[in-house]
Amino acid sequence: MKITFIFALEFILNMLPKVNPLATKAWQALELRADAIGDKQLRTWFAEEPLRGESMVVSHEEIRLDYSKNRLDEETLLLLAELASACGLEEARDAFFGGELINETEHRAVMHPALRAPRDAHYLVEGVDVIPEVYRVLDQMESFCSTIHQGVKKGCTGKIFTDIVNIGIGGSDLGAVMVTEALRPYWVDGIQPHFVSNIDGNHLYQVLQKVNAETTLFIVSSKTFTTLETMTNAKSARAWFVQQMGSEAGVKDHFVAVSTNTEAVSAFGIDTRNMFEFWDWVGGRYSLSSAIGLSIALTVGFKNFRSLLDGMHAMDEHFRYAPLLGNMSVLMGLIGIWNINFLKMSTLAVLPYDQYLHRLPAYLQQLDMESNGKSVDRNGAPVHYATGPIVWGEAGTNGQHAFYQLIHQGTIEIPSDFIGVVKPSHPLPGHHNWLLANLIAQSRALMLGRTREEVLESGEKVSENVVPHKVFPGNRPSNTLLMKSLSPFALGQLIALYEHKVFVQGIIWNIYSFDQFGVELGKKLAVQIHPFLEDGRTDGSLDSSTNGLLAAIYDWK
Ligand code: G6Q
Repeated sequence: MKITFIFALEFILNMLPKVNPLATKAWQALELRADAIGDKQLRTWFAEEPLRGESMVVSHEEIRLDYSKNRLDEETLLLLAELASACGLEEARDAFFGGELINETEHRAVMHPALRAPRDAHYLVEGVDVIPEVYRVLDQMESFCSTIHQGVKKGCTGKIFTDIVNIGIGGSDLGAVMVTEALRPYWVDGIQPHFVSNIDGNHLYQVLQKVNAETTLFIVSSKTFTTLETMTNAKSARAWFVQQMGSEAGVKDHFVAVSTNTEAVSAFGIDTRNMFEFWDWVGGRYSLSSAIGLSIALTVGFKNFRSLLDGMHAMDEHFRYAPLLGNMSVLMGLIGIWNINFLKMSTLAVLPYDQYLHRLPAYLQQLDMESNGKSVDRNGAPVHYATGPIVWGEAGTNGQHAFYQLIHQGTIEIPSDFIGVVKPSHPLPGHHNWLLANLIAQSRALMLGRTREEVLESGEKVSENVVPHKVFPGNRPSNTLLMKSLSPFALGQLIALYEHKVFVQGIIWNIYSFDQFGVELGKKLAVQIHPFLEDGRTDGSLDSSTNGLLAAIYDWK
């Protein structure tokens, strides 16, 4: 019965369009549109449309997107929406929320919206409602958090837990790190989180030097429970713990697991009653709203974790139901396509004006680049258009004193996402208006630029040979996202907004956004090279650079 159902789903799936975007009329029309717009200046758009900054805005709950500082107009947006429809965006969105196996290369559904849906919702994966399972684990997480926070669950020597060490990497690390950093004002008193991801022993070592085994809880977070870095770190942490305590008896109290792999968790020596499950329909980089968020919930409290999930759900619903051009994720996806494919800009700067969002660029880097860094389409053919951009960034004002020079005056045009928070989460006077002033000023400067005449009329004493260096080309596109505050809810909205933006672009580019085969080759080669390092030998079958590097290492060891 189940097999028949899978075949039926695959049939529906194969009915989904896998359109080469280049072959659509909208793509051709957009190319013409880009030619027609040419180098028309953003300052001209603003002069011609005095209400541009009010009309090119979409708000949802605690987040507001101003996309007016992009080099496009209503007609361009309509064509972009036409492109999205021609590429089957609406059908793909329905298939996604319908639990179809849209991650075809891994034969999986992609159902992270179910992780943050309300208890009475119904989300089907292969015809089965997954909500009861989702809530079984959420309830387990909630009760675990409360036993830790109330000091009911104690370490093996009867002391309450004070430190949490999440051991995981990639999707089992970046989201949790980013969110716990972002929600610092919500940290539960007496709990200090730590994150260990790198196989470089320095990462684990510096954490172990800070914590006391008697009061530390280790969370081994790994979907597969086979990842080299995580398993190496987990084994070392376990060995350290046993050595500190003088016996293995306490391991069961101090190690818990988040995984889909019950057998491997058990084989590691973790009692599966201390395992928090998630499922293969949750992709690693889309997993912070699953049990992978246990370190978040323990750090900020389950209530705040729930609020984060509620914000994500609010954005899921907005993405699912809002019309294309009133839909924040769709708009950001379409604007990205316009910048990348038609204005030929291949990068995106993420510039949060909030210190607590300092790990957002790293998180979005994985979300976007691992999802859409692809060059083969869903029909298995090479693509002949640009796909995922290079995503990078830094907390805003720090970036201003580092790389903004290139954004303003370099030869590469870089679209930017400015992210600001209206209500500060600190009480210090004299800071926040400056922060916001900088946020607004930078996107305005990128938009306006500064002409030669303006330099000359500025009253500054500038010698003639320096004048050209003081000119800013302007016309550099940006989005500005304003969040009401950096609350768990608003942060949840922001995360889901970007998740769905990436989805939109993947569909239009006709690529599979939910696999990541590009990370495998290097891992395989590391497995080949490791024995050489262990044995201290080189080999004629290796290339000369590899042999040279090995020899140099032996020399210096
Ligand atoms: C994310 C990727 C990848 C993954 C890590 C960790 O989408 O799949 O970053 O999250 O490789 O994998 P495990 O959770 O299986 O250890």
